[in-house]
Amino acid sequence: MSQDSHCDTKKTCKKVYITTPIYYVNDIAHIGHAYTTILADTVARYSNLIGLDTFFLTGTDEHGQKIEEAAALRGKDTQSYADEISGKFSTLWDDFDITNNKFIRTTDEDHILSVQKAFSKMYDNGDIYKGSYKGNYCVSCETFFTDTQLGDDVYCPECGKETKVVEEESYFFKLSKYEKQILAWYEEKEDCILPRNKKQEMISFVKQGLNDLSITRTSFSWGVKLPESLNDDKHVIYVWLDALMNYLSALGFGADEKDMAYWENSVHIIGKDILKFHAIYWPAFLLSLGYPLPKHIATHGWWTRNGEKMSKSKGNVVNPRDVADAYGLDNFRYFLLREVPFGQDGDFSQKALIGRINGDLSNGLGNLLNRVIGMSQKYFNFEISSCNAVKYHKDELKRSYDIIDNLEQYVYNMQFGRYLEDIWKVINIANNAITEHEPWTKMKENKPEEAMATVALCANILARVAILLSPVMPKVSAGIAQALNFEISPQTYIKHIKNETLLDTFNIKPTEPLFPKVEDILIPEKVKEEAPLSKEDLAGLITIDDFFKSTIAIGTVKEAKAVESSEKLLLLQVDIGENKSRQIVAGIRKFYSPEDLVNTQVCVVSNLKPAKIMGIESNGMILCAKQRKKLILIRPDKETRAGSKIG
Ligand code: ME8
Repeated sequence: MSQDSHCDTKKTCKKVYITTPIYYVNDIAHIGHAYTTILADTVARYSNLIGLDTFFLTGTDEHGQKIEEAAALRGKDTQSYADEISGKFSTLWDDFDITNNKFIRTTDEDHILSVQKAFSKMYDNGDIYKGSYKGNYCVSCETFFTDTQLGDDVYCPECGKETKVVEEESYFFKLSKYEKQILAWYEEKEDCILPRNKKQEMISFVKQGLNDLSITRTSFSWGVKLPESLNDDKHVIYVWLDALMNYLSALGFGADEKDMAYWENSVHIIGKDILKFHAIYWPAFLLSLGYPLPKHIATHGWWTRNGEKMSKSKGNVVNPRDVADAYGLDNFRYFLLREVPFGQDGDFSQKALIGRINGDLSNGLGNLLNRVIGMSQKYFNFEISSCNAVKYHKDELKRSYDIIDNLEQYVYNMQFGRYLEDIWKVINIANNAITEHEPWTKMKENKPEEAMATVALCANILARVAILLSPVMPKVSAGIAQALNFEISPQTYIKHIKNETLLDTFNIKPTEPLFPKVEDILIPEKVKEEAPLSKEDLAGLITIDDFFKSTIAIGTVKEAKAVESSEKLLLLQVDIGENKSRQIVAGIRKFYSPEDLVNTQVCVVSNLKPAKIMGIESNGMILCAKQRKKLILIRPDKETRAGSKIG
């Protein structure tokens, strides 16, 4: 994107499409989600300011096993649960004045139709075929891992949670077919992935060779069904195909395509955890659909807490609403963008936040504003003219423009830290001019023209700063503009930033203090009451009542046989006393043969909801100890009556 992209009417404007990831509805938003959204909002606001025709999209990702499980855990119907959490995201963004043009949900009817149309198109052009898949699946990441990726372990290399072996019929996408085209794209488009150093990781990954991608699931049903033409309703579409398609369906893919022109200049802002999906899978899907690839995939780092990843089980989650309420939304936005260089991880500390507010904002910018208001009142009854600013302050004006002219590149490289750092250099030019030229001395020496010139220089610098800061701190910037009696708009951007026009004679208006210092009000690090607790949160912290929700009993295995077509599963009929039995599918075939089990005793969780495993109903679970990848049955140490409760 270049600086000459301004235009007079929306119709002829260059278009830009800014997106955030769509957030899972298995939990409410935390500071990491707020960071991505605020970054994207800043780019969108900036794009609007410089006159680009901007489409900004955010939304929620609502399908998949993870969401189904989260709803079940809370005893809620999946759709109502998704509605509730999606609503919380949407309300939070409204309360945060996020300027998205659309909030998409993957459960929206038109999105579902788009996904099905995309699937049909890929199928018709020969990029999808049917096969079967066996692998280690991480429900949390909705991703398969090979044995090599797991090593001698069962835990997900991405999130550390336990993977499950899943074996099922699946449709596959020919990812391998697009290897060369993806590598060529990385090479041709230098800044397709930002920061640029992130690209190397993707190149290495693709060069290792891409396996075809399993893009349907049969083990759960909460997802988009296959297109009717395939007449195969066992399958739902893989959440990542469903989710990534949001970027096109929001523009009308497969329907009216009415906003598709925005696609030509698309910027995806994402966290580093989901780069692979955006920089490998998504381009391959787009190539298959015949669409141009994204302009930029901008990848930010993680916010941590005292060096650790935030998670509710650790009790170190920072709720963005609490921070904004305690310290002010604009201050919070400034801190997020200023504190950490784009692409790097950052530790969220309230001490650092307070330091930025009291230092950069209050002492730096706030002080300049107060001095301009104070001197204009004291010496000039609030009426200032810029007519002598150039005469006395040519050098300061030139230095400030040299910095300002260079700022736009930082925005589209997401380097807001440097963008803000440079704005503060401009603020310092003004603050230093006051110290150096001492308008109060000039007044004493009866040189009001010179004193007025210095105040006008500072007011003009403040005006430019307010315009340039408005995408980051919209409310505070509007307050500065109001004090200087002008409005921030694409027109004033052109006038004062592009054309370098000075303010005319103007009346300064005193304002309420815009940058009060903040006390050390540390907000509690806690899980808000409204936050639904996840399974992981509860791990290790259950009550005795929670424990007794499971009925665990001694069972005697009456029959055992292998499940055909599975190397891991056995089908057991287990007597659990009182003339009751349970059919259980257990993944222990590698460690026990059916003969080892018949007429032996095991421990059974007997009140689990029925589940289908490889299409066979399972009504319980057998308890095992896990030693690395090995499973060892837990059994009573002497024969015990079937049905005896454990606890
Ligand atoms: O991955 N620090 O959704 P998600 C910084 N639905 N950013 C963070 C963060 C942290 N600690 N935690 C989360 C998904 N994020 C998929 C995306 S897109 C087609 C589908 C941010 O709810 C970061 O941007 O897990 C990350 O990529 C996003 O939240 C993922 O949110």
